[in-house]
Amino acid sequence: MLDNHFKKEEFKKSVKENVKMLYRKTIEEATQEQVFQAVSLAVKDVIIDNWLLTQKQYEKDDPKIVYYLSMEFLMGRALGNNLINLCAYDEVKEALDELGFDLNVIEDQEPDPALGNGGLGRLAACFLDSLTTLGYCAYGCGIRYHYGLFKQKIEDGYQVEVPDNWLKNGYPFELRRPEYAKEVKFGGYVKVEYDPATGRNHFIQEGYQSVLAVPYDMPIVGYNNNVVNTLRIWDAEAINDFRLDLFDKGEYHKAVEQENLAKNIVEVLYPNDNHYAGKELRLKQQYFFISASIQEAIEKFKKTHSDLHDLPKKVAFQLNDTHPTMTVAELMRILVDEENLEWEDAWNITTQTCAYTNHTIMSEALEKWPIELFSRLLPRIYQIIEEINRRFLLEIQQKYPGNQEKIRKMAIIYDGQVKMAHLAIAGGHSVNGVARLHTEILKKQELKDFYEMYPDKFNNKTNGITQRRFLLHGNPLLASWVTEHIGAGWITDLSQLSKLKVYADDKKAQQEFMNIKYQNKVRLAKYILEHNGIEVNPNSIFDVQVKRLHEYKRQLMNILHVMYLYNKIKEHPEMPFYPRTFIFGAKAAAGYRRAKQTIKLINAVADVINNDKSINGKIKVVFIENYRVSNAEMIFAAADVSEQISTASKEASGTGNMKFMLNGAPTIGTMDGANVEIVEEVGAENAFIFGLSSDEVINYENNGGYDPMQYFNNDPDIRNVLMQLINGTYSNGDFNMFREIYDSLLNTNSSDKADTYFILADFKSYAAAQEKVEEAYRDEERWAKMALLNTACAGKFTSDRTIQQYVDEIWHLDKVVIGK
Ligand code: 26W
Repeated sequence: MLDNHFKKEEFKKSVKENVKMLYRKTIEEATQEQVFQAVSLAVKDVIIDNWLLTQKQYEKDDPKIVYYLSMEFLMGRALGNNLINLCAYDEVKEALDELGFDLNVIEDQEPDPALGNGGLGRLAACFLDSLTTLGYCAYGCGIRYHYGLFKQKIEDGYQVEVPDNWLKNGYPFELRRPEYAKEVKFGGYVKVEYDPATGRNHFIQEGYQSVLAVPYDMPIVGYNNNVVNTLRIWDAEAINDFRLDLFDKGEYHKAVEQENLAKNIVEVLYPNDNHYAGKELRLKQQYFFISASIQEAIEKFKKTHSDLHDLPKKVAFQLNDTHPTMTVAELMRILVDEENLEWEDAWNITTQTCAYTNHTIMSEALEKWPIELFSRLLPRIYQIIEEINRRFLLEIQQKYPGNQEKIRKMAIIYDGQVKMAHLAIAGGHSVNGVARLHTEILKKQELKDFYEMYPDKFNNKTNGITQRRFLLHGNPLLASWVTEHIGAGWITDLSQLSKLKVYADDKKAQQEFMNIKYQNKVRLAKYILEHNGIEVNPNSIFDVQVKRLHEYKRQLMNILHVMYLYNKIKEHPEMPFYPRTFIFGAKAAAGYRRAKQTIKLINAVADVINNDKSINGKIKVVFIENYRVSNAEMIFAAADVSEQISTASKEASGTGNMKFMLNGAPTIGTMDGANVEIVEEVGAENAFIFGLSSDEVINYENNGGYDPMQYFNNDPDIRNVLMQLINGTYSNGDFNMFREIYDSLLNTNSSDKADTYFILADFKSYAAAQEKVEEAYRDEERWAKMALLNTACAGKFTSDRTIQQYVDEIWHLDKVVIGK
């Protein structure tokens, strides 16, 4: 193994040099931001050596490569994580101390690269960490959005979106690679030319506009193994800034258009999570990064291989949801149009190379592009999809002769739309869900027909998270405690956490464990005071729900339950009540009305309850502004209770649930997504499960829904809470502020279904589970044991395990060792 440990004195010297070189200042004169840049540069220097070594090793070994294709990579800050994975965190902290700087403050200077929305984007980031730590050759391929996910400000209780200009000061961990630029073509028409020599038609795109895709590489540092992989994100530039030839021909307009296309395409990440909007620019983004990535992958393959039939032996393309499904058609285009392969050959290569991961069953998330838009923007790609569809329908007809129903349900092009999920399934060899229950629902419900036709393609890969970021970096106190008890093996083999089980009944261990939790709560309380101006009691139960705001995730049920508890305390001031702090963090998609109203409701309830002296601070409600990867790490570490309360069947997996568990917070939740497997690992007695099962929910849905009115009529507690939405209790007398939320639950004046997410149906069993939480928490020993066991049983949920399963069952990659 190479020695990449930092020599403290050398490192200090290099930081000082960098400050001088970059800013012509001495270190004493430098700002924290300038020191951040200087430190990052010094760290990048070390990383680049390993990056080059890794490249050399790959050239020597020629391992199979996986390209993880994703519209989103929610990386979070790099500096701290890189230091952790270089095993240099403590040394650098010390070095900076001696220079008079605090590493934590320096880390806080880094913008939080938010090139993703939520679960899907963060999963991609965890996967890159695991792929690299396990020593596999992998590229992340994505888009270099100039603006990441918006920053959230709360004004008067409402969410306000502020642009995230993360590149403003320059990002030290990226490297522009103009030598790998690719041309990507849009629009125009397809000319067909017959070549008598080969007897084949040639398809030539003409009259198009094009942009130059220029890659920026970010290093992905493996843990303590000298491996450095690459996240390659594509920026767009005008092909030759201004097309003078067009200008001369009087086509001024066209020249400007080409310039604008480049400007617009990578401007901003779409802030929708789980909701398809059908925007033309989004389709452009998809083809833009896929065309560039696939061109690059094929070019690289051809440098060392002569026969494209070997592609599946050397290359795997993993499609992160349907957003990169264009891969199937673009690969066909390159193989057939540019490499002159026969269609059947090209199709075999494509299907053996591509694989698709499904991340949601929410029907509003399905990507279905209008033919008109698709064929206008991507005329050749559309022709190829037509041909794929034609052959696919023949296959269906062969299997189910005369069955028009199958064609209607399974066709790739139907009803004037291109259905991306159908293309992804037909065009690959693997379809996977992200938790056992989710995969079963795909097989039995959403993708039933496809499962029936291709049972062997379907498989499960339960999600995971990286313990390097979410324990070692995010919770240093607990990480050290774990290492003291079971050694450091867990950092790369999380199953070793099970060795902690022997401490579950050990009084001293319990006390230490809860003491660490307390210190982390103090750290979060300080953050909340600084950012929200709210004082919270670290001795209260920290009950946390942090995730994107979506109706199916039911933040609304959580806050309605808070309103219910508050009513109870007001009615019975003497009743025993253990103080609780309800903590929320969530961004709502900018155009999602009901989600934004829910944020307002949470803040309105917080306002009333936090200022009611009569309840002696028994309840506090906090909405943490701008929830993102960097503050998430601190929040997970401080949580006592993990809220995972989605309507059963709707949350494909969840990954926040795993981060809480790892940090010793028991789950209150439904039997949904990966919660099922969490309970299986930790035992039902160490979680608080409630609510309808996924089968029950699906049953109701298949039979026309249910009637929330019966709960309203029969349950005075529920009725009370709902009435408070429309009687001004939380809106200074404004009866209309929360009327839409009220209507969504009871449907008093519309023909829409009411309470689509079964909030009233689950409300009382949720309240009962919450009572059990309080009861358990009062018993200090019992709680400490539960919390400790949650950490001890979290081994399964590392993304290292998930990635190894992808490698064994889908990608079949070769392991690489540096310096062998
Ligand atoms: C086209 C708009 C759009 C944008 C994003 C549709 C769908 C998405 C994502 C697939 C939504 C998403 O992030 N899904 C989440 O994926 C996580 C990782 O697998 C799961 O843990 C979450 O349960 C799932 O909601």
